[in-house]
Amino acid sequence: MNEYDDCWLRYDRVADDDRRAAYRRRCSHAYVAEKSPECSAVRDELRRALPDLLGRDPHLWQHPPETVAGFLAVGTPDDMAMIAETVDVDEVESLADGGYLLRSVTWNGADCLVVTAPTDRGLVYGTFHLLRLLSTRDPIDDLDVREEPAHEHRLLNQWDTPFHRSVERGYGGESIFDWERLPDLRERYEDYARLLASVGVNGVVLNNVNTTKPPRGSANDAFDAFEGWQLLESGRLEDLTGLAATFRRYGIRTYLSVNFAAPMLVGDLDTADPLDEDVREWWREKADEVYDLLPDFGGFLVKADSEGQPGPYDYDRDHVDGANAIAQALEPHGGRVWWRAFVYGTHEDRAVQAYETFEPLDGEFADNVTVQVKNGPIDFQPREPVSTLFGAMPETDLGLELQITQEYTGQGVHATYNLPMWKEIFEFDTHADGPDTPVSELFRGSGEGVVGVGNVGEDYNWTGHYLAQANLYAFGRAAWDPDVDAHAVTEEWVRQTFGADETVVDTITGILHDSWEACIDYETGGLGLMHMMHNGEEYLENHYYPSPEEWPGYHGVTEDGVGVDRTETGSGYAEQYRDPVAERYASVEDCPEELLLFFHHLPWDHELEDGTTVVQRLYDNCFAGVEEVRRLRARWRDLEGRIDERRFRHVSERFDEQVAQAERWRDVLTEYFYEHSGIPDERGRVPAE
Ligand code: GCV
Repeated sequence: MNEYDDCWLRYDRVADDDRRAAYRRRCSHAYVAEKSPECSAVRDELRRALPDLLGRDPHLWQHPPETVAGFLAVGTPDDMAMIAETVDVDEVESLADGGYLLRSVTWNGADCLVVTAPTDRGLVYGTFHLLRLLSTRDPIDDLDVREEPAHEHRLLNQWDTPFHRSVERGYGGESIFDWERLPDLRERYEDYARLLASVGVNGVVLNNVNTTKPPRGSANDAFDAFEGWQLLESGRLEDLTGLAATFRRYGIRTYLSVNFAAPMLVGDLDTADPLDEDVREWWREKADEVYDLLPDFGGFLVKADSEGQPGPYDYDRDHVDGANAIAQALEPHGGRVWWRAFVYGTHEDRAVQAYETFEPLDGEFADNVTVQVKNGPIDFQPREPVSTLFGAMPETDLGLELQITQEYTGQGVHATYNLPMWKEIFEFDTHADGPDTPVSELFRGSGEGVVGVGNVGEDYNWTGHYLAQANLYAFGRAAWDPDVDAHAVTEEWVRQTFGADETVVDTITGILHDSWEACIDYETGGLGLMHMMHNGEEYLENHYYPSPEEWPGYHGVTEDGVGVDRTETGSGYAEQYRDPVAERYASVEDCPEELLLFFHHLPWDHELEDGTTVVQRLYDNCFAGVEEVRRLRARWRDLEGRIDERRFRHVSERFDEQVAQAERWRDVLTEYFYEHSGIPDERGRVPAE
């Protein structure tokens, strides 16, 4: 990677003399256990990072050095006496997989640093943590860090479509995976693995969950070849071995999205019925073949009976039958099925369907099935209430699916930072197990975890928008520790990515944190309306421009009011929550204002708590969102001369476009509200002159 495309792994030289001297004392010499691919990745990373940070080439020893004043040691307690003698071995052994200790210690009179863990994967994470501390210029003379991941699984889902390298809902260029050239490897694969491991991601699903041509529209030629291009074909699987080995060095397991009808598409069976013994045998043989080639393979991700993908319903079976048939094949190898709960289409209100479909199946899924649930009941809208399935399936392993890529929040153009949204989701009290059962406490069982739909591509800056790198970073940090302090994470990203100038750090941290609410305001009016965007007839149309008239059922705009009644008098979705959440959402008075119109259809002139009418609040929020984006742009412009020209200009241009698009959203939405309500803005802005 070069200085512009290395994201947060820049390793800029430490300018402060005292700090640099302190770092040099403990890190100019290093001893890393020599035994595994992970340890060799650690050595490589130190070779990359330390010369830049310290302004001096480190010496990597074959044994703990005896003649130097200090050194860094990386290994498990079994690997070296120096570590076993300086840390509490029982404490290390008690850490969960991925956990690690960082300790400043004295050994043989030398000032040393120890990175230790019970597993080699933990050594990778511990090393990246240490390099983060050096990059953010933290003191390291009294280090005493103990870390364990909150969630066993921290997965990236690439929606990369193999054969022609597009990325569904990707805004950072085409797929980084050059499928046709595999098994040849590219440096970018290793760089991607480094980026992911540095924030604790431990699994990557290489390909799109859509594995057959979606039903809507046929104009998109891109999908016509889907059927001929399944990664489960033997030749394709062989091509993945090198890529999987690259990820393995960084503790990352490889997964694949598979088609439920693979026994027919890849095999030559005439059915994919999950209860058919030939089908089950086909999956077993395929799993054996996969594990022969990829011994640490993570498992299969399946989108079934959803948006045209085949599934068990094709054979009058249910999701349990479907998921368990594939799971039985992976079970002997320790693999998992990640089975998506993104189903809709048979109910007038899409929100109710996932719960109605999956909750009755609680307890019936095999032990190695994880049901993967999107954060909200609709589809990654700017703000949604959390899914009713969270906490509702105590006998089932669940995964929380978040979207890192910004499908509905300005794509590669708008600066919209997701961490505040994710914190809101993690902190939401489900009352699943009485009060104080936040979402962050769920997904902690083995077999559970947090999943992010990725946002990288071939663009030199990986994510299309420089500031969108922060979303990938924040995903990993929050999946590792959902209770992490949001500002601290953002600040550490800014310091690593843009340097230590306090004005830069404060400004960019502030911009990121204020960006999400601004987007909600101009794209929805801020009261919980869904799907105000353009879709179009063809699959993969943009979801970028405003077009509320396409989705009356989703936002409920009529002449008499706005919003969707999801209480017992409407679709009943609110009743799927546990009390007191269900009661709160069902009550117009108690429902939080930001979700009011998600749960209630209200007259346009309904008065909110402060006496403002609903329609006036929608106007005000749409205008406020645009004003906020203008302020964000101004704050960014104040950084001119403080950061490099290239990134300054790139983000400035994006902000110009964002302001223009925010104005467009505001104008389309407010006109639409006016047309249906007939009530003009009391501040005279709508209708426009
Ligand atoms: C991968 C939405 C998106 C689709 C996506 C789907 C899903 O419908 O617009 O692009 O398909 O969600 O999550 O499966």
